[in-house]
Amino acid sequence: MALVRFVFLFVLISFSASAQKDYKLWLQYNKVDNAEIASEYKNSLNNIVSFGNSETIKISVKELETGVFSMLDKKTEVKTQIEGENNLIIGSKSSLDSNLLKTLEADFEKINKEGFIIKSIAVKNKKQLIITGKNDVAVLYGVFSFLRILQTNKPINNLNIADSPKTNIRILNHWDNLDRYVERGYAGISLWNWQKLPDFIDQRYIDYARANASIGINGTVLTNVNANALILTPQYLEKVEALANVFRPYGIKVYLTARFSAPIEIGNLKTADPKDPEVINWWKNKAAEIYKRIPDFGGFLVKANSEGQPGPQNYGRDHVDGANMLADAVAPFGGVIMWRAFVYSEHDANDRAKQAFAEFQPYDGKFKENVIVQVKNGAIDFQPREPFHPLFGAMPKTPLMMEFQITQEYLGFSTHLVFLPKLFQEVLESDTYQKGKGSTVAKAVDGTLYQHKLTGIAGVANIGNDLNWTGHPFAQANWYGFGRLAWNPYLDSETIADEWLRCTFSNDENFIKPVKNIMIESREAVVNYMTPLGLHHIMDTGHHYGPGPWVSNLSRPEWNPTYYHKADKNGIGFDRSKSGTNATAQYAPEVEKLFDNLETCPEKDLLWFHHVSWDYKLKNGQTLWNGLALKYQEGVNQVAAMQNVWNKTEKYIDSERFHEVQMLLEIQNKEAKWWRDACLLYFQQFSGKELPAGVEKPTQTLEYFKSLKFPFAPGNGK
Ligand code: GCV
Repeated sequence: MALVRFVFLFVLISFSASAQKDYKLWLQYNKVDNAEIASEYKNSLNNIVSFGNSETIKISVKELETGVFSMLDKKTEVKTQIEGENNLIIGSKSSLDSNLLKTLEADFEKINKEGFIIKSIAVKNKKQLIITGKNDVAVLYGVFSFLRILQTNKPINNLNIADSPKTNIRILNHWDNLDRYVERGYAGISLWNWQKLPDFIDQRYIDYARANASIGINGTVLTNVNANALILTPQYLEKVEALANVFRPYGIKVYLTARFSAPIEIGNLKTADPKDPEVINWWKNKAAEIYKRIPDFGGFLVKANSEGQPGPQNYGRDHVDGANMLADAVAPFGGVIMWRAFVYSEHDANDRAKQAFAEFQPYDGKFKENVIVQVKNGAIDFQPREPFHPLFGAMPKTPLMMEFQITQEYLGFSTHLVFLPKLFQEVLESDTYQKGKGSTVAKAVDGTLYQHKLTGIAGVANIGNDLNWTGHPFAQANWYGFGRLAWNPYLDSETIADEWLRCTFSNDENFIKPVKNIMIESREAVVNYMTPLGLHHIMDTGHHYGPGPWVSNLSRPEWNPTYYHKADKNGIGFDRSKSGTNATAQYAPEVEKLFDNLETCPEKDLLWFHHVSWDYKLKNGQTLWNGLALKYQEGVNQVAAMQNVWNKTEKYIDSERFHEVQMLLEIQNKEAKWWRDACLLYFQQFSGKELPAGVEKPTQTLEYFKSLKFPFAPGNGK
C-alpha cells in the first residue's frame, strides 16, 4: 500500500512538474547549464538596485529575482541605493539621479516612449548594468528583454542596447464570446470567466498579462468581433474594469468590440443610425461611462456590415460615418477606433478578393485622426498563403493596421505544427511599390511610408484555457512570434524561432538546429499539403476542418470552394488577371504587371491569379497537373521528415512535451495525407490524368472523403 502511495505521489509530482513546463510558455527560466556562461553571469550580477516603487517596478523586480534565481541559483538582494559593483539597476527616467541621467542622456534620445535601454555603465568608476526607459512599463520590457538574453545564453558583460517598438498598438484580438465559447478557438474555452468576475481574479489573468508583457504586447480586445452588446452594460463593464486593473501594471490596455446596434439592443433607442443625435449622444455617454471606470481604456474594435454584423449601411450611411461617429465619442479620452475592412457581400457580383478594396480605398483620407483601419493580411481570409492585401499599397492618407490570425482556422487548428512568423514575415516583406521599390507592407504598417502616428498590428489570439494555453506546444511560438513581430516587423522569423526554442526548451545546439529547421519548413509544408501553387479556400464548410474542394451548394456563392479553384477540364485557378476579374489592377503598376503576366507571376501565387491548363508547363518543366500532385506529395513528405527529426529529440527535453508533439505530428501526418488524397482525387476528375510517379496512391475513394462529416469540430461560429 505504501508503495502504491509512493508511486502515486511520484507520478503526481512529475506530472505537475512537466505540466508546469507546458504552462510556463517561453518563460521557463531553465538553469543555465553551461558552467562558463553561468559563472560569468553570476559574477556580473550582484544585487538589484530598484528605483521607484510602482506596481510595475515591483513586478519588474520580482521577475528579475525569479529569473536570476531560477537560471543561476542565485538569490539577489534588492537595494534602493547603489553600493559596490556589478549591480543591476532598474528604474525609469524620472527616478534616476542627475548623474545617471547625464550618463544616459544620448541613449534616451534613441528610444521612444515605450523603448528601453540596457547598458553596461560606470558609476563612480564601478561597473554596473542599468535597465531603464521613459516610463515603468518600458523598464518592464527591458527586464524581459534582459532575461531573454540570459535565457538564450548570450554575453552580458558589455551590453549597449536601445530598443523601441516600431508600432503603437500591439494587440491581441480575442474572438471570445460571453458564454466563453471561442470562435475559431482550438485551445479550450475563453480565459475570461465572466461569471466569477469581478470578484474572482484567476491567476491566469496575471500570467496572461505577464506573458504578453514579456513580448511587448500592449493591448487586448477581450471580446469577439461578432459582438454582443451586453459587454457594454454596467453588469459587464464592472468585470471588464477588474480585468483592466489586473492588466494595467503590465502595460496592457483593454479594448472592447462595439456592436453597432448596441444603442437599440441595450439603449432602448429606435435606431443606431450614426447621424442620429440620440445615437451620437448614446455612444458619447457610453464612452464617458467606460472611461470613468477604466481611464486608460483603449477604444473599440468594430466589425460592421460584414458577415451579417450590423453597421452604418443598415441606415444608408457608410463606413466613414460609422467609424467617425464612434471616433468622436472616444476622442476626448484619447481612445481609438479600429475599424475592420473585412467586408464582402453576396449581393456584390464582383470577385470577393476585390470587394474590400473597392469599398474602402475611396474612403482614403476621410477618417478621423483616431481611426485606424484594420486590414487582414490578404484579400480573402487568412489562407495558408495569400498575396498581400492590395489596400496596404493604396491608402496613403489613412493609418492601416495589420490583422494576422494566430489561431489556425485554416492551417490545421491546434493540431498541426505550423510556425506562422514565416507567413507573417512573407507578408510584411512584400513590396507594394506604393512609393517605388522598397515600399514594403511593414513600412505601410509601422507608419514610416507616410509618416502616420497611429500604427498597429493585431493578431487573432490562439489562446484558451488549455493547460498549455494554445492547444499545441508549438502554437505557443505563434503567440510569441506575433508579439515579437508586432514590436519589430522587420525581425527575421528564423531569429524568432531560435529565441523561442531556447527560452521554451533548451540551448543545446543538437536540439536547436534540427528543430528550428522543422519550424521554418513547417509553413511551406502546410501550403503544400493543403493549397499549393496559389489554391485557396478549398476547405470544408463552416468549421473549415479538412478538405472540401467539392463543396458547391452553399447559399452564398463566395463561400463555395468551387468558386475559388474553378477546376474544369480546361484547367484550374481563378483568373484575376486582365482577362478575368482584373483584381491585379488593385495593385501598384509594378506589382500588377508581375501578377498579371502568367510568365512572371510567382508560381506560389499562380492559381490565385490565373486559370491555367492542366498541361501548362511549370518552371521546372513539369505539367501543372504533375506539379500540383507532386506538391501535395511534397507536403506529406515534409511532415514525415518533421516527424523523423522530432523523434530524435527525446533526450533533450521533458518527456511530456516530447510525447505531446510526437502524437500531434502523427495526426498532422494523417491529415496531410487526407488533404492530398481528397484534393487530388477530386481534381483528377477534371484533369483526367494519372498521378505522376512519386505520388502515393490514395487509400480511400473520393466518395469516402466526401462522406466525412464533423458536426462537433471545434471553433465553428455560433
Ligand atoms: C469572427 C472568417 C471566420 C469567422 C470570422 C471572420 C472575421 O470568416 O471564419 O469566424 O468571424 O472571418 O474575421 O470576422
